[in-house]
Amino acid sequence: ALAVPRLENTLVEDHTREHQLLRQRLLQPAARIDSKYFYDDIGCELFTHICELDEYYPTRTEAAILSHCGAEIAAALPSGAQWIDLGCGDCSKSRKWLDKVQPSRLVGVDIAADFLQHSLARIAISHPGVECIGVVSDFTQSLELRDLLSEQPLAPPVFFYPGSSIGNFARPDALRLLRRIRQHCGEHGKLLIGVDLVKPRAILEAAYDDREGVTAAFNLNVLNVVNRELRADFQLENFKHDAVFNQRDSRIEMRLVSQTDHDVGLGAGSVRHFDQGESILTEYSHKYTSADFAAMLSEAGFTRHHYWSDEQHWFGVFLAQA
Ligand code: AVI
Repeated sequence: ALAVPRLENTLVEDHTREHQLLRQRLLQPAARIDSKYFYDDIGCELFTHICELDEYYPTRTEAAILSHCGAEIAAALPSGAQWIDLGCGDCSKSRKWLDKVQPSRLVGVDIAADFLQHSLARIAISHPGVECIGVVSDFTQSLELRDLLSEQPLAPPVFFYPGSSIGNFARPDALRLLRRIRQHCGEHGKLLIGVDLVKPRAILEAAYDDREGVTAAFNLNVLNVVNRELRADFQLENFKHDAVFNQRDSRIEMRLVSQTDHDVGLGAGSVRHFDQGESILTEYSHKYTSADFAAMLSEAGFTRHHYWSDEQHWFGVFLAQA
């Protein structure tokens, strides 16, 4: 019989609270929008397109490292593990590992329930030997897997967090997430994570401001999402995409810059005035040195790690363990 993937929903959706926070942050002197709002259907499509752009090197560089060094990485992973894909999306990245690693279980963690169920159902069909479980959760807020992992106490967890999404967290939040993963890892668990590295400014800034304007559209689309969520009335043509590398904090900062002096209704009777040149912060994308990130891993409680990179040292893949 075909196994239907089990789905656990730990997501506590409090739209009122989320909306209040979103509105509050837009009303503050330094306005900002949480990057999670990028990813509605259109935003996800634009992001897929970004990943295929010439200028956007992270996706293909990581894929090249993982395929080049795949055998070596797989040899360092325990077999029969519980493979936990953080932000699994369509599970296409995990799929490549299933035959190599032969996990007992695939735990896909993602925020979109329907999509998650479909993705896992497809894996369950192609890999009938792997138990597929979906966990609907916003793991950037909380990652609670203890009960699930303890169902298979002898199968060590392997956390798979590719794509350099760790870079989108402020450093303290990144450290908090790594600590949490470390707790779940226990003695024998591992973390396989992709991290984008520091490189010349021109390459970084081109990756976040491509010629075709896909990243600009991705950034501006967040205003459509906010309009829908809050019944706000942002006019996209009043804002311009901006992406600069902040050398001191070693991160790309994406903003939307107001092109005119104007008011924007934010719903619930709130109005925000924007001066010409005033901006909304929409994303950080931190770029680490390999030493920097290694230090962060040990601060999170991982005592050993392996490291793989490409020839140009543009991207790093770390395998960390207790
Ligand atoms: C998802 N994340 C790793 C991307 C990044 O590179 O920080 C998001 C992105 N923003 C603009 N382009 C891509």
